[in-house]
Amino acid sequence: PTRRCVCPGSFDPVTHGHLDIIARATTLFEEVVVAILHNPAKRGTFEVPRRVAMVQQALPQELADRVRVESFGGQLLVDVCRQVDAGAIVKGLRGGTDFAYELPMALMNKHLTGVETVFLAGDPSLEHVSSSLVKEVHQYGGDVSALVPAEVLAALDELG
Ligand code: COD
Repeated sequence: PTRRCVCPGSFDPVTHGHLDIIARATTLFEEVVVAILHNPAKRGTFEVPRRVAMVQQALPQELADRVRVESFGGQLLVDVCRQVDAGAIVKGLRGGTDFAYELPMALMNKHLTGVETVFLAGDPSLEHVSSSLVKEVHQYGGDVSALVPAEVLAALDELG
């Protein structure tokens, strides 16, 4: 059995959808590594150190000693899991389309190293929340204040 899991993603930027999954992962595993993976070929919206800082700032104080946030670039998720000695990946599912995208990755990761993927049913009240939609809606003046932590809202405002 494993004590540690990885919650992977781009977190560009972190939303309440991500934070819900991270908090629930701490009820299943003693330690959670939030792995911010970035594709070196893609710039993204926020610089990676900023993404790390925003997750750290948004984590509830009582989880801070069991959740660590780290960034990784240009490597396989299974290698990240090996590096941090985690035996499981935790992902949230937002309905059937997420599942169709996630299942082949879960099977491939299992094939590569045997690492298991645990899927948590996403909170239905956050089913419409993704980093990309939040950015788009905010850019055109829509109110996303209930969907992201305060520091992310401030960072989005800075983007203009
Ligand atoms: N409700 C529930 N869960 C949510 C919500 C929500 N509203 N929003 C986000 N999540 C969860 C989901 O579990 C999601 O998977 C995760 O948060 C991360 O979301 P994003 O958008 O930040 O991240 P993605 O989907 O861009 O991340 C993709 C990875 C980086 C995990 C993936 O590309 C990867 O593993 N890359 C590494 C290279 C690799 O190993 N490739 C081969 C894979 S087989």
